[in-house]
Amino acid sequence: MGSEPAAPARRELTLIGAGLAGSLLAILLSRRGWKVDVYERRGDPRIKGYESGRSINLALAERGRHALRAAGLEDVVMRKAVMMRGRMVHGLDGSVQLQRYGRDDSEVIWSVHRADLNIDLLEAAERAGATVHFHRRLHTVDFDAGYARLIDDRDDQPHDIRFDVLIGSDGAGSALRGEMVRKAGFGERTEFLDHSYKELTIPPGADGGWLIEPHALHIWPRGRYMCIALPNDERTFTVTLFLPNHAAPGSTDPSFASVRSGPEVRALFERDFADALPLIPGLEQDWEHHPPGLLGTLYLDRWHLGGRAVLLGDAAHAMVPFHGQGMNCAFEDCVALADAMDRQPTLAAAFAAFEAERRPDAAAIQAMALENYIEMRDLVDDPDFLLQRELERALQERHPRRFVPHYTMVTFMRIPYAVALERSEIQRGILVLATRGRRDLAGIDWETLAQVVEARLPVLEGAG
Ligand code: FAD
Ligand code: 8RB
Repeated sequence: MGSEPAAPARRELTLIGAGLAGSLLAILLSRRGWKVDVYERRGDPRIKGYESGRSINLALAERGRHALRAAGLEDVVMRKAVMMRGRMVHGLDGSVQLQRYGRDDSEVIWSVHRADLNIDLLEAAERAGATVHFHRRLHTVDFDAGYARLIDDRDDQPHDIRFDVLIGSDGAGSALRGEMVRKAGFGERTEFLDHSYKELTIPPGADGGWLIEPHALHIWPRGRYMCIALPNDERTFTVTLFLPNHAAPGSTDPSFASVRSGPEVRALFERDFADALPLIPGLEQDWEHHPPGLLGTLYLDRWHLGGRAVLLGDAAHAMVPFHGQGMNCAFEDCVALADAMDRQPTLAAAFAAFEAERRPDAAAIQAMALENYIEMRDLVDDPDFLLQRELERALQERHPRRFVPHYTMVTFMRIPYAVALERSEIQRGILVLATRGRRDLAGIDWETLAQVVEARLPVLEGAG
């Protein structure tokens, strides 16, 4: 590891990646007086069409909104966001049922357009004084000498820069992480899920409006696999189908190995997603032209190299998508890192404090995201599960400061994810035990439950 330069002498930071975390962090740090340079592999999204031009949307929740608020961008982003009140569960028979996420419209999530959001963040970063260098892909780093090599992928030309400090916001495939791991190990491991995903589109209807209920996150739960759809403000929906890569031995379940051609995907939709089929005119083309996306969880033992380099967002802790928290967590990281840099006397101390604070929380949301796949694909139409949800609501009403539903703690609050996980596990134990063998809440012993809740769940600050 290189020597630690004294903090006051250097106020220059080099960020790698101008995606969601990099551009937000550039705003926060520029405002604090740092000279920030951001190097981004891709071209400027304001000039050329952004990526494939398809609209990809993300669910924004309270943690992400809070970070946008800190950057002064909440209003701009929320103006284009589409409210999602709950899960719209689509049964095999075409029935639909809305399961609310919260108690009322103050507890909802918001669908935002990734490209628009990234552009809003980039513009604010430049206004705050940051310089964004496009077409600069990090290739290699000499941490001791303080040199990095970047490549312009248009002509393969190298560009070498000097740096004091590198901050890695270059996403799940982070090149900076690769260089840090090459130098120092870090115990990197990725656990791939045996499932992948494919994106499809529902266009606007003939009248230019949404073809299905816009104010919901749609789920077609099918046991070992599922489809979801999120609304876009231009009246389309982005549909994501999650399927196993291979069927379990002896099973006739669909998988990416068995569903390959246009006719095969049509047959799958006719059988399992019949109400969605007529809404997706480009089904076969979308299927054949886009490869399935991989899903996995990335674990690292360390996130920083002294005061020389630090990772955040997907570069540090990529997760599976099933809690819709990847961006929300990455944004929360940005605020935590900027705060640690305010508080600590050196960057080495700030990076260490950031890592100590956030690594347990990242591990917690990674675990909860894996669990939520089972809930979404298999449990949302299960009577035992629905009874547990009903009891969860009833206990929240009786003990609003102690018994806070799992989804609420993750999505509508900013308590550490690790605290949410710990309390959720206690609560689940109570819910499972109290509903075992029951078909409804009649006959529940509320007195005993109240004693258990008071004994096992201390008052949660900010709840109620
Ligand atoms: P990114 O946003 O991926 O940014 C990384 C940036 O670094 C990119 O601009 C990339 O071009 C650049 N880069 C990469 N390599 C280099 C290099 N070598 N040199 C220079 N630049 C480089 N999260 C949610 O909270 N809610 C959701 O609903 C949700 N939906 C999602 C849907 C999809 C289809 C996907 C793929 C993800 C979704 N996520 C969601 C997760 C979310 O997108 C990520 O967690 C979030 O973008 C992480 O931010 P980041 O800045 O760490 O990485
Ligand atoms: N990455 C989401 C939730 C939780 C919904 C619930 C789930 C697609 C890739 Cl799968 C998923 C959620 O519990 O009812 N909130 O937000 C977003 C989700 O998927 C996004 C669109 C996604 N993320 C690679 C694909």
